[in-house]
Amino acid sequence: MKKAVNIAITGAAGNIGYAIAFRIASGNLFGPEQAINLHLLEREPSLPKLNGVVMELHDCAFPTLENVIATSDPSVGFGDADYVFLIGSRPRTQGMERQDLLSANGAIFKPTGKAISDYASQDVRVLVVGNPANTNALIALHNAPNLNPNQISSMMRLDHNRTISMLSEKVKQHTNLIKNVIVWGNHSTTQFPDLQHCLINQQPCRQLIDTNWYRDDFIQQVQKRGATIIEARGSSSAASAASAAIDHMRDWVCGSEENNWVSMGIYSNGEYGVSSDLIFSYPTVCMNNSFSLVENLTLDEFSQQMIKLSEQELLKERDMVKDLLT
Ligand code: NAX
Repeated sequence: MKKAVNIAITGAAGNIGYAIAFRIASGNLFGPEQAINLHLLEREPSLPKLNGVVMELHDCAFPTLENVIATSDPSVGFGDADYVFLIGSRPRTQGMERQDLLSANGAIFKPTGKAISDYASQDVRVLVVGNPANTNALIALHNAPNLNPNQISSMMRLDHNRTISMLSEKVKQHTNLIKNVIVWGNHSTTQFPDLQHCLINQQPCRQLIDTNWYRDDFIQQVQKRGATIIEARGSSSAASAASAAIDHMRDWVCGSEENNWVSMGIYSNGEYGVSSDLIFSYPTVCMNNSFSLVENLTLDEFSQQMIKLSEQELLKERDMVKDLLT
């Protein structure tokens, strides 16, 4: 067994936290040879519930699980963390405006960024899942002076996986045969699931699907998939979100599939004409604990317009939290 790594999860007693903790503890993230210490973080009032999660984790007797800490203290939870999943966030409640939601979460992600910077391992990798994920990630990054932008990303993998699965259903081909899907932009209804470069069983996807269906139907279905799931389940995606978070972190650390791309919310330096200093979803490939952006793709006018829309939304979000960006 390899020396244990420390994995911090915030919001660990919540829906996604409950789904992800067991999968990580059982070796789903880094395999059966990697020992795991879990650092589970929650708000103080949720600690009794979190203790129940800890008891269940122990009761699984996972061979890969070494230690579990349950805490509301960021210096303990993020202490020497090698990998961090920022899932805990303030949900939108009735009557709450987007500005209120952004401010409430900013109040969480500003101190969180600072605490990670102060206490986590120097080489930490941070994945932001809690919404609004892209802007939360930007706030955390701005408040984490010891981290470079390549150490923080936001989760777009659920949107990426949804795009693949919904396309697979339409074209009646297994998800394994679908490559080079991209979801650009924000994790919101302005996200742009782009099939322009997608291959299905090595054939260009565009030759296999109807453009009107793609533009007028498919894109909206992907954008609204989260709401459709809430309608059906009565609560938001949890197991699929946990699964996507594992996919994202595993690929980032262990490398993504050859000849395929993954969508990640990463720090923009102005690539593809997107404003810099945003956390924006781009196509990436991952290798050796790092990612690189897929460059020089040709984008048609439709794609450029869709990307602009999502960029505009992220610029507005950034403007609403400008006081939290140091
Ligand atoms: P839950 O409300 O079930 O759980 C959130 C948990 O976070 C709660 O237990 C709460 O006590 C805790 N928490 C809040 N503030 C905290 C803090 N400062 N430190 C530690 N814990 C804290 O929500 P859940 O369904 O688990 O969703 C979590 C977040 O993921 C939400 O913001 C949700 O919108 C977001 N999602 C993001 C997705 C993405 O693709 N980026 C998809 C799924 C999900 O909607």
